[in-house]
Amino acid sequence: MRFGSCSAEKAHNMDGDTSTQTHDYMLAFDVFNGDADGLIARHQYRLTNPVANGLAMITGVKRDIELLKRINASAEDEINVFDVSWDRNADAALNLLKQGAKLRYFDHHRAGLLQPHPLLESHIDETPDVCTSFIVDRHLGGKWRLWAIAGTFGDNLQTRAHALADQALLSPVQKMQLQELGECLNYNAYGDTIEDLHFPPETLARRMTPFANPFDFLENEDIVEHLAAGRTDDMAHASQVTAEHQNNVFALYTLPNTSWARRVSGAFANHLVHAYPQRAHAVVTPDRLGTATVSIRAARDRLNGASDVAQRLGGGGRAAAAGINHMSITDVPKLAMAMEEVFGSGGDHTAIR
Ligand SMILES: [Mn+2]
Repeated sequence: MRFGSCSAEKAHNMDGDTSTQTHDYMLAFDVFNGDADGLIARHQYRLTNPVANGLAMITGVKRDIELLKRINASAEDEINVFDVSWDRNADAALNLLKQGAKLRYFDHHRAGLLQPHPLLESHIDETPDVCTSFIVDRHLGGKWRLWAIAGTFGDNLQTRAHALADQALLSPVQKMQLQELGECLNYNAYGDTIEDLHFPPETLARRMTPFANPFDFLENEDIVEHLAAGRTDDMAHASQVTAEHQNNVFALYTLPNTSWARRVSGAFANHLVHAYPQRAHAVVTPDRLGTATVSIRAARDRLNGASDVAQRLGGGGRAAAAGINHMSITDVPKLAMAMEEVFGSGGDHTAIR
């Protein structure tokens, strides 16, 4: 994939200094997760290191993680990566380095396969309360801190986000605005494909570009209002859906085959966990391939078993929250049985439909 000539563009060397020498053959790529953390990490980097034109963006829905394999680079190309796991991209990354491209990598996901390379500049920190927006903030000396706070809220690192906001002496209202910004950008990334999203992440990245201050973005762009309304709407749709199986132990919901369902299924599952803390939940959401994505949540009061259920049907995850991709719709009864067996046999089971 080539994106045209970038001869007029500034080249950046690997220690962050800029030079204006031109490379006829050089292309710049920004590769980033389409969620709040990916968008805001990249945005901060580009506020300090702007490019006039010729930048290619490689991004997608939140679950599109293997982004580096979409690039075909040549020597001297510059590739910046934000908020996607090294391990999930290691083969493609090594290929690009072999082709002579320079890789600058900011991330907080698993990087067990990471090896030093002369063309690789890595800023990877797997500490649990660190996200990529925070890593870039640290790298840039806190220059765009207000954006970093929104990104940290967006990645749901509440404690860190509140600490940064207090340190920046934000009022409670300002804090709430940045939290809303982060959470709305994050909500936008959920879906099966770009068609499910309110805004393609690349559009958001471009519309954020002029704004060094997120409060100016909020004042001049209606993106967050639009997303907040969309989220409320999606959740209202989901709350109309009745459980397909329900007893004291678990409830299983099958959402309709719609974009709103694919956007809101994870948030809906989390809502159920808090609304009914004593029971486990499964939310089945049809995908665009005719199969289904399943979100499994253990009862909040017990917090185990979710990954056991997922594994029985080819999925995986953590004890409290797990999932299955591409489950056959005809496996819903098997899923209900696994929920029953793993989460306990107590209670009278009623199949509502
Ligand atoms: Mn992240």
